[in-house]
Amino acid sequence: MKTPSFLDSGYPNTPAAKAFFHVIPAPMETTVSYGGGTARGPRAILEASGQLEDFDGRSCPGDLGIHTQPAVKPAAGKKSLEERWIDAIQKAVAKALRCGAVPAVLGGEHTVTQAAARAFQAAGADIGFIHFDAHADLRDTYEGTKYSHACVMRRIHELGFPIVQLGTRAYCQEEADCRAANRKTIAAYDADAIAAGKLPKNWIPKGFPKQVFITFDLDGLDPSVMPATGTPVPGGLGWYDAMNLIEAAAARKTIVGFDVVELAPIRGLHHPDFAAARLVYALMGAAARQPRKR
Ligand SMILES: [Mn+2]
Repeated sequence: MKTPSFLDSGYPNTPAAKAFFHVIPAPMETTVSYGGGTARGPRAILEASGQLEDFDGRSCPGDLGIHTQPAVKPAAGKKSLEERWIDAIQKAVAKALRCGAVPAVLGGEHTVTQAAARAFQAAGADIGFIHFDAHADLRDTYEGTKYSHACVMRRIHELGFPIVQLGTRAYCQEEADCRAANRKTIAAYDADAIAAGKLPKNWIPKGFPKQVFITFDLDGLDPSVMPATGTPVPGGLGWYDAMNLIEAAAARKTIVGFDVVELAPIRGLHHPDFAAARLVYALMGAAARQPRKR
């Protein structure tokens, strides 16, 4: 069966040049360390998206036009498989940016965000990353590679982008040290602090770029909401915690792109796939309702 485009039940695939959103299926799975299956994530999200309502409770974000690009495949060549994946995803995101669209990357492992960061950097964008995740992803290397999903925010920080981390609850000393050494450019609000109501009103630091990319690793959500990830950790964000944080970010910053990564579908259990699709549409809604120049 042909993979549908995002929400094609309500919005048949809009031509690339006319769409406000470019959905980019990025089924990269090369460095997964625990449970596998994230290569099947993008397709499961696209299939589940057919069950979404066009109206998200406030508006119809799809009215702005959604173009779903063909699923990314790693480029040919002599580079490592990880580099070839990153090159290909970067190209797809660059295409979205050339069209003046908001890229919505569907993972795939979290490494895909590194490709998006490179595309924004190549386009000269001044952006910050808002990072939902159970993990800090700030290791220098993991299991022998710098391209691991566990290193992706370290790589993005090295590119010069500031980061706010939300919902973190599993990280190592090296990552805590990395945060401590970079307090000006890495802000972090762990899941326990958020659960205790200790998130300050100004959780986006002063001086953070006006434009933001939201990278949403689905394991940031509690496993009761989102069991279908390779590395579930108890004590995560509730659905409305996440919604409120996204809306709060949208109220203060312009969302210029986002990704939803690490869905590892469980056969016979479709609520996580639908939750991921609904999250994608919620992020589209947050971006769609912002004032914008086109
Ligand atoms: Mn992650």
